Amino acid sequence: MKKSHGDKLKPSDDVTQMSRKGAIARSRSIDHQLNEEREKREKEIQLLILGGGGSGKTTFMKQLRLHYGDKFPDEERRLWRPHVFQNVVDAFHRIISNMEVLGEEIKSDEGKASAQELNRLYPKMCYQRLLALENGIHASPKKNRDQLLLDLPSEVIKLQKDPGVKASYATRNRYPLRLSEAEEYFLNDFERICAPSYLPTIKDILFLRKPTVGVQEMCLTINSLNYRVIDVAGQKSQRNKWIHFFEGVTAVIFFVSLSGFNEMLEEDSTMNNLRDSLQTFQEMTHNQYLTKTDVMLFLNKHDLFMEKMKRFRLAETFPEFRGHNTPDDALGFIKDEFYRRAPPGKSLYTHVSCAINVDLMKTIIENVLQILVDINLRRTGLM
Ligand SMILES: Nc1nc2c(ncn2[C@@H]2O[C@H](COP(=O)(O)OP(=O)(O)OP(=O)(O)O)[C@@H](O)[C@H]2O)c(=O)[nH]1
Ligand SMILES: [Mg+2]
Repeated sequence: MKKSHGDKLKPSDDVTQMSRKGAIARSRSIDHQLNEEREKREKEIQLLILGGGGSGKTTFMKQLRLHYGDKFPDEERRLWRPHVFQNVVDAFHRIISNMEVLGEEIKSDEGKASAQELNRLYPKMCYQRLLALENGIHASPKKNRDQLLLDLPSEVIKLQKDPGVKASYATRNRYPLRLSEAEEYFLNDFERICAPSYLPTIKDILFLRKPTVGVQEMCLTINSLNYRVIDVAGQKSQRNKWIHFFEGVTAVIFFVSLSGFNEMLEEDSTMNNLRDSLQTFQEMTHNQYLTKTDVMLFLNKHDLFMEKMKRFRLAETFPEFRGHNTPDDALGFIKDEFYRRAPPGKSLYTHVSCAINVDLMKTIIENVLQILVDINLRRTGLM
């Protein structure tokens, strides 16, 4: 049949029709992509790790990598060298500060000159400096590379030989500024770290202290399930970023440093570490986005807690504790304090952990994965 004039397709109609078809195809493809994304997200288990600075979140991530990830190949371990050296430098800064407070002297001229050079060339790694350095990675890679400690500074080696420093370090229990666990650990193994061929071991990497800046994500596939694990920075100034990760998470792990019961926060010397944890836990569990989210409470640094309970009384910093000063009573009290801050009926799982212990963490992580699988089945309605 002959087409009427009005039905005739003009070139412009052709184009319109084609672009309409194109638009429909594009829209379908976007829908398809969105559906795939949604399905992927539904299959993905998201685990958010929260907790105060230094409570053990990143160490837990390292254990995940060790048991289910790439296990830190040699070339990766090499990259941890500068961070180990920074921990050693920080330890010497702390020793020198303590000596100054206690009125003790660096004996040799070489030692005195080294202390000055250390201050000038290799400043102590504070959080502000770390933030600036990490930001520098994006702005200028060269600047960052130059600031990395590729070798252990010779000043540290000279200081270590000074008789005054040696004597002071040998009686360091009196130090008003205590060395961190990582610093103690690396100084105990000083000779090994000084070797030019030094390659950090897994244990070194677990002990290392490098505060997280920003957010780190790790994706893992275990038993054909995809996991996205999100590790955030725990210092107070960084916690306002946590909320961006709340929506859609399968579960939260909340890390607590048990040994913090008589410590102040690194970033706020007026706030007790454990009290801060309790308060943060209360706020987090009451957050509107997490009302239905299961929470795993990790009472971490159990090894340090056990040691401390021999020397300190919990009631000194927590007068409301009326039990005997035994690890069991103290642990029971701390756990109850957390539980009573969560909303009634909240699903809570508790693990008492030591994040640097490889064997223990293997078992704990297996347990966590099982809990996550169960939560995921429940959430996707299969259980
Ligand atoms: N002795 C002992 N040390 C631990 C334990 N857990 C973590 N550490 C050490 O504590 C330090 C801090 O641990 P991180 O995992 O970096 O702490 P974090 O929670 O990630 O801290 P931010 O990144 O600042 O939020 C590191 O030097 C770890 O080796 C533990 O259970 N026992
Ligand atoms: Mg961290």
